[in-house]
Amino acid sequence: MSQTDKSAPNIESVLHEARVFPPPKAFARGAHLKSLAQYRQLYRESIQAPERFWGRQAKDELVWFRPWKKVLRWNEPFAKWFVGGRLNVCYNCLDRHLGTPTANRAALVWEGEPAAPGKPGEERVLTYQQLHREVCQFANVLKRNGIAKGDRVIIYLPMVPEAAIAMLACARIGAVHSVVFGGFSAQSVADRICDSQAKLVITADGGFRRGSVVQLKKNVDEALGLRDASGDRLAKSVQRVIVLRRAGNDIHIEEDRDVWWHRELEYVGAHCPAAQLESEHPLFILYTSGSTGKPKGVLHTTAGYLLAARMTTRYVFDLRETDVYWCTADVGWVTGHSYVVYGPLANGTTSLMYEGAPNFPEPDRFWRIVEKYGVTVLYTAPTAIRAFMKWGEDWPRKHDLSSLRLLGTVGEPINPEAWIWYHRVIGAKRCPIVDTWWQTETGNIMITPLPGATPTKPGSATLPFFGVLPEVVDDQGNPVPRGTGGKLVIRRPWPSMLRGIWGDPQRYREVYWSEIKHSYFTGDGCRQDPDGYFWIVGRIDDVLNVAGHRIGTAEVESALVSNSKVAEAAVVGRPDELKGQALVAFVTLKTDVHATPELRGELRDHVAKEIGPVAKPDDIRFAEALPKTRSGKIMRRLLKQIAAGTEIKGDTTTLEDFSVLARLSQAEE
Ligand code: 7RM
Repeated sequence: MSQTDKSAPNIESVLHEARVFPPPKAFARGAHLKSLAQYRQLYRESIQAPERFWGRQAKDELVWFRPWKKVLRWNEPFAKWFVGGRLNVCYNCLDRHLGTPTANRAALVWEGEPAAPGKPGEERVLTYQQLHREVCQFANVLKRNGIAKGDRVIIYLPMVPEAAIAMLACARIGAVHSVVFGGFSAQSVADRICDSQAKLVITADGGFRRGSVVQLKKNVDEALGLRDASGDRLAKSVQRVIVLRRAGNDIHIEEDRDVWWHRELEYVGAHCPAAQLESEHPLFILYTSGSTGKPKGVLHTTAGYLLAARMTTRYVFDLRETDVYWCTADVGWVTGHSYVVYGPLANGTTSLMYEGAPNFPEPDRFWRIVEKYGVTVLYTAPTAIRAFMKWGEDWPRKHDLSSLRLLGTVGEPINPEAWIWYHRVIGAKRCPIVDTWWQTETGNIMITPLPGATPTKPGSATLPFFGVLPEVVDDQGNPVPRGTGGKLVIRRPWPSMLRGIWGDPQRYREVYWSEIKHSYFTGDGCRQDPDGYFWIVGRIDDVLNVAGHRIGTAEVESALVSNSKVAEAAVVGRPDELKGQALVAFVTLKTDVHATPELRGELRDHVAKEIGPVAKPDDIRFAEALPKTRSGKIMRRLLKQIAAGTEIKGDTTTLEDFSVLARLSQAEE
């Protein structure tokens, strides 16, 4: 589908694509893997003898309270890994480092958002020893507030160390966390509470974003009051709210329900044994957008997820003892789970957390931080890189970036021009780039170069990680010849695969395991080049990728039609130079409602309120009617072409007239 929708690549892209960057010799010398042959040998084993391979890795990499009996029990589409084993993720991230030299190493280095230009942000460093203590204390706070093994906890916090502390504390006692990104609305919080039946919400009075305060607690208050169509409170499962003092803004405190984080700490000790959990004990639920309906609660469990988080972080980022590793993602996304918190900590690495935006107060914010802390590994999104390109080379040039040795990208396809810029300007042509493909559902990185071993090509995520068997297939599931586009599927279960959709096994089967027989369907289009390298084209379902954020068109459409002035809405993606894709909404209005520029703003705000600012349409276009097929289906392909092709009209009240187009297209049918 979308392969044909994409405009043809320009000649410059094609030339860049043909370039191959071998792993720099100096880099390969100290790397975990030193040659492509070494990678291929390990990869071959991981595919030919997966149970032997994973069994060995699990033994070497993790600390177990009790060994497993069986590596994999596969009852398609349900997997159980390391059956019978017991362990604890928090123990593997913290306790295992105590009594080793890592205990006194910085686990988290945190930089808060700066108040103004020239003013440094607040900063905090927690060693493994200190983080362990804080996590144990907070785990005791959770228990004190009625949380036990298996209970669900919503975490709705800014990017502060307490977000990681809260996640680890849940993992320590076997509570299941569900982190909600701070950019989501009260309605989204309520929906997630309702779906997960969470007992507790952990939030902050507010968070800082570009100099203003995000009213997190206020959103929680609102979420807890929202009702569904039959008048039932959506979030009635919540018994307690723990509030972190962060922004110092005035908030409402509900007696008997809300407690302050810092006050709670006064009642607890620092001793809290890590629960001995089954390998398949739920670790977290993370909601993500799909092509239909409300976001799905993607479920990840203990052992397989942890093993893959630890291994991918070490191999892909080629971790070394001296690293200061910085993944710029928010913990509200899966990248923050696996590559800010669990992966780096499981390896005893120093993980940097930054609260603010890349361009506040000035566009050199990232480069200032790299210089200040001597960041060695930087992992960010293509959309950020394209913004840096636009802001110009002078900003990074003002800083000493010589500590960097490896760069990574994730979240969307990176265009070769952005890759080359990142390589030249940020990496001084010295740092390898790892373009890592994966999803919320896959839990960890799936297709990626391994620096030191894999020659890279700008725009390609290159080759699969150990144990991952991806294939590009046609609609029947047959592999397509190299060079041909098709659907990207994964043929085998892997340790960190999602275990299901929370509370909906049927939907899990339908969404991921029905499109192509006996395969996990990723939703992405892809092609393999003659060297077997994977080139991800992007989503082929109705999921958009806007600035690296996953947004379901159906969700935005239902948010729009929930406004009383809207009759119908269709949302499509339009290629955007900076964000990868932009959201375009075609809207028809109820009788007697007039299309005005004000209404456009009103509808954008309405979507922000319903879902969150991340889902605000970039462009709203009013139409008399939406083009439909005779069977009544909205002609999305047509709308995509229109959205991509036409300039935004100066006259904001113009109504599109699709009647002619629709008739033409029907004639073609
Ligand atoms: C980690 C994350 C998943 C979707 C996925 C793709 C796209 C992610 C890449 C990429 C091309 C990449 N999880 N995607 N990484 N496309 N190259 N390196 O982003 O669940 O939020 O999104 O993102 O379409 O299906 S996610």
